[in-house]
Amino acid sequence: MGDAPANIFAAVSAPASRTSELSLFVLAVTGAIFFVVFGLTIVAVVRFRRRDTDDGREPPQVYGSNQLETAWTVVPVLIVLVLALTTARVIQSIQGVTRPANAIDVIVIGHQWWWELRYPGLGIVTANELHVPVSDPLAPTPTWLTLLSADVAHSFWVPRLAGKTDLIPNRVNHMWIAPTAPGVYVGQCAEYCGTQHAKMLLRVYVHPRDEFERWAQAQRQGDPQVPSELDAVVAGRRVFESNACINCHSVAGTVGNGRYGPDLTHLMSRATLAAGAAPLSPETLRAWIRDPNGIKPGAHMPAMKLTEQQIDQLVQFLLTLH
Ligand code: HEC
Ligand SMILES: [Cu+2]
Repeated sequence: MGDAPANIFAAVSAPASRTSELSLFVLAVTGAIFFVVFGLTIVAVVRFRRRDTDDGREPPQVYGSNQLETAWTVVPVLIVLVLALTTARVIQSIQGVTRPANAIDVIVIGHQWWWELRYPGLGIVTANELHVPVSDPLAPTPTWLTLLSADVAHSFWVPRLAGKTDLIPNRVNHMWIAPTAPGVYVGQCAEYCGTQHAKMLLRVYVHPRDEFERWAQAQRQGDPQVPSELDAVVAGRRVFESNACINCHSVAGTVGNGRYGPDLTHLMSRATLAAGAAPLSPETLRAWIRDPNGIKPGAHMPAMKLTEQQIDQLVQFLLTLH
């Protein structure tokens, strides 16, 4: 279980580690109470059970004990007080933080059924795969998330990084993460949002700082390098630009500037297609364009009824979008 990808007890980031420490503390306290009460119950059942030698008379009856009553009122009150205060302190340490100046800002917009990710400070737009720098606990560089929705309620949940926060239409929510170990952490939408809710997956790539800078640099480079000698690529770009693709998708350097679907400028820098519905490969791209519903039934992208040749050309073009 220790290396399960979404293990809530294997936190690698501040909000998640604080909540999991708190839950372990609460579990320890309530577990201790359970064993004391259960143990005393067993002792009572065994020691005072009916025996053959019983003479049938009532045992001595005891009425009231101020000492006992005080003890079993004061002790639980103290326990509840400790649990309430520790919980309040953890909530304050997560929600009461003001955004440090060196935080990375990301706007996360939930769509049916994918994640739009915008880095306003860096001029990056991507989808479904969030890249962030690792945060040194001694000099934290957290990632500050602003959560919005384009349609219905969604919920952002990457168990090893933080608790859930909803993305609500017409409301701005915030959360932050400060992952301390590089790696890929998986999550998914945690609020039922329609037929493909289950395929609204999310990956967070945590990079060492220099690697993150390199990723950001590559994402900022706008125009895709279309090698003009490749006829299929040029033809594919023409198919893209002369079909409805451009109304829903942006590719920097082309006429495509739609925002209804994921930004495709750096499509090939992603590992998955359609919010984790399939791994990204020439074959899955071809299948996706031919019939998105075959991979993700109900997906809000129509099958465009292109010829096999057009699909081939389109895929050749998409494969250049690094
Ligand atoms: C009506 C709007 C619409 C049109 C037209 C459209 N798409 Fe899409 N496309 C979407 C939506 C919405 C998604 C996200 C679906 C999901 O993940 O649930 C998507 C996803 C994709 C993806 C996967 C992106 C990723 O990062 O996972 C690719 C590639 C893609 N479309 C290519 C195309 C191409 C090529 C065309 C034209 C032949 C096209 N789309 C036409 C709306 C559209
Ligand atoms: Cu959902």
